[in-house]
Amino acid sequence: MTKSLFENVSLNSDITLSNRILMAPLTRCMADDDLVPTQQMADYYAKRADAGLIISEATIIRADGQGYPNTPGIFTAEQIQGWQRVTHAVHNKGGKIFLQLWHTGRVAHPHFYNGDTVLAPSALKVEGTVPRMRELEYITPTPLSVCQIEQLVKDYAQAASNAIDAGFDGVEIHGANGYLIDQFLHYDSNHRDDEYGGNPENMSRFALSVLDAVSERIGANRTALRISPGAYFNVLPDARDRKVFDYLLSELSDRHLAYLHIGVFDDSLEFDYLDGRVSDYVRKNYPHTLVGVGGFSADTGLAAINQNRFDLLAIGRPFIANPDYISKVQQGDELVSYNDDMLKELI
Ligand code: FNR
Ligand code: 8K6
Repeated sequence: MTKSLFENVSLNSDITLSNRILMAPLTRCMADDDLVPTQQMADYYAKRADAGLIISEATIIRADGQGYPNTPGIFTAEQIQGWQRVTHAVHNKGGKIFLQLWHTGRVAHPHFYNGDTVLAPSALKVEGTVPRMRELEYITPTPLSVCQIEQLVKDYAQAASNAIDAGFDGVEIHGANGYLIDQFLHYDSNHRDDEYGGNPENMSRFALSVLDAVSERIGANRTALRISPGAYFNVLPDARDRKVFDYLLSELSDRHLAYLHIGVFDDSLEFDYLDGRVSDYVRKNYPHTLVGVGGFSADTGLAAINQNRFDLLAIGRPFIANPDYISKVQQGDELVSYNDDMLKELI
């Protein structure tokens, strides 16, 4: 049967979406200096409440996870209250919203948290400088001890619980785009020789431990995950990564997540070691609800859904440019094109 973008989709017994379009997580760097979401952010999200599901901008689980200015947090009482403003505004307009849980790992910078170390799987630094703050060069991280890894798992679970207290409908764990969880999943950033490195099972252990701890705390129905099997940002590809993701996906297949979301900027990119597009690789190896993303319009996304390439469509940049993206698509109105200058303010 032909699928439509504008029909209800049930993710599980707890969550039904009013359409198949998700607002992709989009970092906007607009929280206040205590990393508390503002009223302006609440207005911005509320304008997009007619998405089937909003995924919030990536939100740090603790201070040393910060790698960009003014990215929101979910670890202080003020931050939880700030997010309550956002979730109320979205719910008042009939929307649903998940929080994206984030730690940047080696992409963090001590400048943001008055620290002196950056924590990551291995002492392998990312080349370059913080975007738009070119004076801040990335530093060589300190490898996490097993004890510190166990603490991080607890901190993710606590952050998920804080998100539920803040009124979110669920959380998406950011396991993509070369940040902390993804750093464990790629050979370029993980040279460990303990139980968190060296082979697919060990390299997947941190991601699965976080996932299991979060699911246990707030329920698997309210827990989602974003992953980047194709390395394209903050990590370099390595053909050996394929086996890591083969293993991870087989493990994920037995867990009942709300959905699995691909982390990619452009889904037409092909990776030799995945035999093509990331979405096609994940579809072959994961049997449950899959969210596609990366360079789609509503039309091309719907075509992909009807080719059974994925089930739900996440839209990023067009949602920045068009707060009324959903109604414009529904009515066939022309969309405003995105450009990077639009990142300077929330509309
Ligand atoms: C992003 N993206 C992103 N991804 C993520 O997982 N967490 C985030 O916080 C962000 N932040 C972010 C900010 C900005 C300004 C851009 C442009 C992108 C990636 C985003 O979710 C999406 O995958 C890409 O934008 C590709 O989708 P579109 O834009 O082609 O629909
Ligand atoms: C005002 C400061 C802005 C800082 C921007 C941080 C945005 C982080 C979001 C990352 C977006 C992903 C871009 C991926 C590009 C890869 C191209 C191959």
